[in-house]
Amino acid sequence: MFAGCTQEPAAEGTPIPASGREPKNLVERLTINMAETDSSFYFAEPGGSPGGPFQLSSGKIVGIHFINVGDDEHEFVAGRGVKYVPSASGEVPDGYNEALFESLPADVFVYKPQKVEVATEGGIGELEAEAGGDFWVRTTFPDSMKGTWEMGCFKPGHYEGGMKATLVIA
Ligand SMILES: [Cu+2]
Repeated sequence: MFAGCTQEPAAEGTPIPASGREPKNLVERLTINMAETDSSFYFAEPGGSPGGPFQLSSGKIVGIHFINVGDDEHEFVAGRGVKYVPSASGEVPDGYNEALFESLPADVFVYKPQKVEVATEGGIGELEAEAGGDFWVRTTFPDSMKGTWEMGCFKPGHYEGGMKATLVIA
């Protein structure tokens, strides 16, 4: 289950890009930028295409480093089957019917806490970062979770504006 936010001293050895700090014991890493353009919102690996697909291995300690390189606030939610809820402007997307982290232990590492908000309902829930904020999610996906998942940002208009990506657990 949710293990809470953890502050760790800076990693020793080779400097790491971005904040220069990362969770310990990672075997595999993925960096994902969250941002917007004048007409769209997106997740993308640095230098990569918006929307992925992003791939991570099962059975290894993996770390996903989310960096909000945009100006808007963005969030990370992962799952399958987009859930739609009624709103004043009709049905709008709001999370997933099957949440990836609902029953999966994961640690969230935040090195600049004032820019990040962590919801702890239903596993790690949604993770929000303001402009310039970044956070890491560290977990190990079991083989039973292999397959195609999706990540999305459900800030108003963002998912509809393209802020979703395919996450493949291989
Ligand atoms: Cu967003």
